[in-house]
Parts: sequence; C-alpha cells; structure tokens
Amino acid sequence: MIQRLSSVALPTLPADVVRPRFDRGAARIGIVHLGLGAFHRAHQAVATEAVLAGGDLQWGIAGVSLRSPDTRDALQPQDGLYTVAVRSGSGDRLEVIGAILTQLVAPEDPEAVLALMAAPATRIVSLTVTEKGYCHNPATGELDRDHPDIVHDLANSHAPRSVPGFLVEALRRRREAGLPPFTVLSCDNLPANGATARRVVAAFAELRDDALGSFVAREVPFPSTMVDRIVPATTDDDRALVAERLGVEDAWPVMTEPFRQWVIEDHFADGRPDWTAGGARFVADVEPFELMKLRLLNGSHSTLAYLGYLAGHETVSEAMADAPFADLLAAMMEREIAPTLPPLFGFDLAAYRAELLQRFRNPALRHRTWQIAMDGSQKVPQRLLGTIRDRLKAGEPFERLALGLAGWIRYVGGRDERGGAIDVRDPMAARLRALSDGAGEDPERLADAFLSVREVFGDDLAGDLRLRRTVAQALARLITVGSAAAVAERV
Ligand code: CS2
Repeated sequence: MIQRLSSVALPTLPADVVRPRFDRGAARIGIVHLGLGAFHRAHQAVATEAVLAGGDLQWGIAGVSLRSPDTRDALQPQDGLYTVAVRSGSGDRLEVIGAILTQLVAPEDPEAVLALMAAPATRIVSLTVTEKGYCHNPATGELDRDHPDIVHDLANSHAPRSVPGFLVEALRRRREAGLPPFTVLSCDNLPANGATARRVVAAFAELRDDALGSFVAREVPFPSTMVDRIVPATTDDDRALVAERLGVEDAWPVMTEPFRQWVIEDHFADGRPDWTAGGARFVADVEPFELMKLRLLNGSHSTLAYLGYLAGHETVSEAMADAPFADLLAAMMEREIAPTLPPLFGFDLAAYRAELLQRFRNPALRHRTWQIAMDGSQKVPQRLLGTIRDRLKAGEPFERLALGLAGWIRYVGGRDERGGAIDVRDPMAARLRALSDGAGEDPERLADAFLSVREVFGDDLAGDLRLRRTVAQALARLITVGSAAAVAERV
C-alpha cells in the first residue's frame, strides 16, 4: 500500500486533486531558488508550474534551504512533490506541485549550491530569504558590514553562508567562465526589493574586489517584484487534513488563500519564463505596486499582529471578528495610508482595500498573530515608518499608525497584558528587551528609548518631536487601558 505522496502515488489520488501536467523527467533546472519556505512553494512555484504545464520545460526549480534541512527532508522522499491547499469559506482545493525538481541544504554542501548557481542552464536565481536575509540596515537599506555572516563570507568566499555571499561567489565563477550572469529576482517584502538586493550584493562584491563590485552593479539585472499571497505556517492539523483528502501522507503541505498576485519588472539577463501563464504581470515599474502592497497589506497585518496579540487574539481572522480591530484597519488604510500612495492608473484602490479586509477575514486560514509579529525590527521600517514619514512631511495626522507602532514597542517588551511572557523572535530581540526594561512603564521614556534605535527609525525620525509625542500618547493608552480599549478609542 502506498502511504506517502510521491510520483508513484500520483495516479492513486482522488480525481479532484490537481496534479503535475508535464513530464517531470524531461524538465530541466533553469531557476535556483534560495529560501525554500512555504511562501515560495505557494507562490512562485505555483506560477512556474503553469509555465511547465504549458510545455516550456527549461524552467524547473532547484530549491535551496539556507539553514535547516527540514523542508528537504520532508520533500525528498516525496520526489519533491507537495500539496498546496487553497482554503476559503467555501471549501478547499488541493493541487500537487511538481515544479521543484531538486532540494538542497546550503550548510551541508555549499559547493553543490554554488555549482548549480554557476551552471550554464541556470538563468535566474530567485530569493525568498525574508527581510533579515539581506544582511542590511533596515532603515537605510545598506549592507551591514559587521553582520557576522558577512564577516564570515569575506574570509570564506568558497563556502559562504549569507545570500550576498552565495550570489557574489556564483556570479564571479560565471564571469570567469565567460557565462552571462543570472538575473537576481528578489521576491521578498522589501521596498524596491530589486534595488535593495543590488545595493547589498554589489557592496559585498566590492568588498571582495573592486572590479567584481562594478560588474555586479552594472551587468547583473535585479528586477523588482511585488509578491502577494497569505501563507500561514503549516500545522499538524493541516497535515492531517491534507492526508485525509489525499489518501496518502504529505510531510509538508502548504496552506494558503485563493488570492495570488505577482507583479514583476521586465528586466532579465538571459530570458525568463512566461509567468503570465501562472497569473503574473510584467510591468516597467513595480514600485507603485510594491508601495501599495507593503503599506496597505503588510502595514495592516503588522498592526493587527501586535495589537491583536496584546489583546489576546491568536489569529488574524479572530482579531478581524473583533469589530473595533477591523474598523481600525479600515480607517487606517483609508485615511492614513491611501493618501500617501502614488496614483496607479486604472487601479481601483478602494476595491483593493475592501478585498484586503475580506482576505484577512478568511475563516479557513489560521494565520497566527505571533507569526506575523516576528522580526518586527526588520519589517516596521517599510510597513509603518515610510508611511508615517510621508504623513509627517505632509503635516497630516497618523494616530492609528502610531498605535500600531506603539503595539510593536509593547510587544517586544516581552510581556502580554495578562503578565504572560511573549516569545519574541527578532534578530534585535535582546537589545529591544533591554530598552523596554530600562524605560519601564513610562510612555515618554519608552518612546525616547525606541526612537533612538537608528537601524529602525533612521536619523530623521530619531529626532522627530511630533512622532515622539504621538507614539508616547499611543503607548500611554496601551499601558493604561490595554490594547482592546485603545483600539476602540481610535476607530
Ligand atoms: C505577513 C506576510 O508574515 C508576515 O509578516 O505580513 O507574510 C504576508 O502574509 C504576505 O506578505 C502576504 O502577501
């Protein structure tokens, strides 16, 4: 009896489960993807699956995990197959994806990863390595030269650990071999993610060697992209649900929503898949799309995550069912965020805002506020502070954004409103916790201490008195009446 998802199990799956519609044995690797997490598997891999199904077999994916072997260990016994469960109030649709042909674990064998990146058939290296994978200063977007992985990679260029380290060594090898560079395709939630990737990768290349630095800056395309699909971390309950539907076990399915959007700047070194087959859109300038998505979706998400967590809401849909929270987001998007966005011709922004609220309400997704709350020091600058900066410049109010920001400051203090410990995950967690402990429950001192964190607030916001006053007021409400009541006051 077949018990595990694999190539031989495919014919046994129920008829309503979508399965690969191309010859996986004939497909070749054209894309090396760094960051083999759930997001990639529910987003870019799904769009690439459509390209392969259309008959263009040169764009198979080699998926690389930069840290843990867990995904490889789950997928390899399944011949790289996994399920995407598309969940909504009206039921679940299951698709088995075959686009990821090989899985590698970088720390186990960095040379194998470099060899694949430097192979002639590899034309794109794409990234979902999260904000912190860029080894940059989140406020300025510049390479953090003191980052331990950067220091390591400068001394060990043949066995790198960091994303810039891998990219630069592979690009150097291609250049030496007379091969064209690959395109670096960032699919992370960063503003101008292509330009940000270029800045850190070129800076790292220059630290290695001047000529390599100018080669990266001039010859390697780094198109920006806007990526969007909500993909909560998979749980054991999800695994059980998928196994029941498939009739076989899938060690690591991914759970997601029906919505999927991918907007890509059409600037590639050496060809690209026609991802329009998978619903993507190619444009000349991604920035307005990215700004809109980061500020409206991710800005709201983080606000809901911090304030919702503090108020005891475990998931996004639970927080959305608490009316003042949904009202706060609606008002924040309409009155404080939307006015900062450049107009997008032919785009219905009001409909987009309404759709976001609907997506957050999806009752079939269990998206934990704790998950979104992670890595706030890396996320807050582009999700909330860019918008606040624009509101300050325009002399306009931003009380709701400030409440979200105050929620982050309370959250990283490490105590919830019932006195329980919060498991804060953030590369700056220890420093932020110390700032919070030093300031205690004094809103003014807290605002002062946090605004002085230049990697998050930059030099300009650190000294902004209006921001300091507004954040201190929001903190005072959170401290005296708690998150739920403070949210209700602000809708
Ligand atoms: C979320 C995002 O975890 C988070 O920080 O805000 O992953 C969000 O779900 C995606 O950007 C949606 O496209």
